[in-house]
Amino acid sequence: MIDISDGLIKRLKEAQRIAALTGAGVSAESGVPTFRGEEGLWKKFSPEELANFDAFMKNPELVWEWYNWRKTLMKDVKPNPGHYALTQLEEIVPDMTLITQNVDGLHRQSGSKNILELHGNIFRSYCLDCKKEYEQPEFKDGLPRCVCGGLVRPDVVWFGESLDSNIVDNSLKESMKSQVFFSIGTSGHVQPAASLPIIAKRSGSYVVEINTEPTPLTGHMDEFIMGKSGEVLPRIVELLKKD
Ligand code: BV8
Ligand code: ZN
Repeated sequence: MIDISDGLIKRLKEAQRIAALTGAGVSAESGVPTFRGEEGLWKKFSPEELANFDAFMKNPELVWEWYNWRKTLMKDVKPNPGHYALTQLEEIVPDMTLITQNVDGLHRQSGSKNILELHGNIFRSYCLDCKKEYEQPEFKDGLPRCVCGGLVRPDVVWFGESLDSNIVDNSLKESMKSQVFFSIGTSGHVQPAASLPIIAKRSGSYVVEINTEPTPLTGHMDEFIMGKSGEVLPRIVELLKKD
């Protein structure tokens, strides 16, 4: 049985505002491979090698091949109990902000509303030249072209690219104002996302990490719950619903 502290449930019952940072681990039980897990997203390449603008300009076909492979894979996957538990948490707690590094759109699919997509969304693309947005870009000779002739790219934040400043500002604000902050299914490698739990902690939030293994963030947390998010989160919601 997953052991959830009474202290955490008490804090959640009293909390007005909570925030959660999610990473690829939350989608793992939906069958979406994580980035740095042993199965890796694509053995031959590291995400850092493919998810960057230079790699794209040097070999757009290869980078699009990677994203198309991930898109087809993600088309069939469904949210898992962890996603649904976060959606229920949003219904129970007066104010909840879901800050995700994931680009798979599964939090929206499970019904969560107040979502900040730090790293964009793989199902959105846009033209490098005129910024026109595309859901399904037209591929010609292996590459998606805009009506203006420009090259179309996935609407995700690549390494070395800055995140949307409004999204970053809102993420910071909500992290600092939260009474309870969850860091769920993230290896805590990627900045600036990985700083949010630390900033929340420094602002007085009770910070809880849920992961199948310790991470560089674990030492900074008030509580570390070892386990799968698809099992731990439903258990937290179940205890929260108990009067
Ligand atoms: C920026 C979108 C600057 C694309 C992604 C040092 C050297 C070089 C660069 C840097 C550096 N220090 C900081 C940087 C910058 C860099 C960075 O952080 N690099 C790291 C790797 C060192 N950051 C950036 O470049 C960012 N931009 O800093 O801009 C700037 C500033 C101003 C002006 C101009 C520029 C942009 C970062 C965004 C990169 N884009 N993705 C795409 O997805 O294709 S990041 C990518 O990694 C994904 O978004 C992913 O979400 C994210 C983080 O990975 P995780 O989600 O944590 O996934 P991971 O596989 O790592 O871990 C999974 C975890 O789940 C594990 O802990 C596992 O144990 C756990 N788990 C598994 N199963 C479960 C589970 N937990 C619970 N339950 C389970 N069932
Ligand atoms: Zn265009």
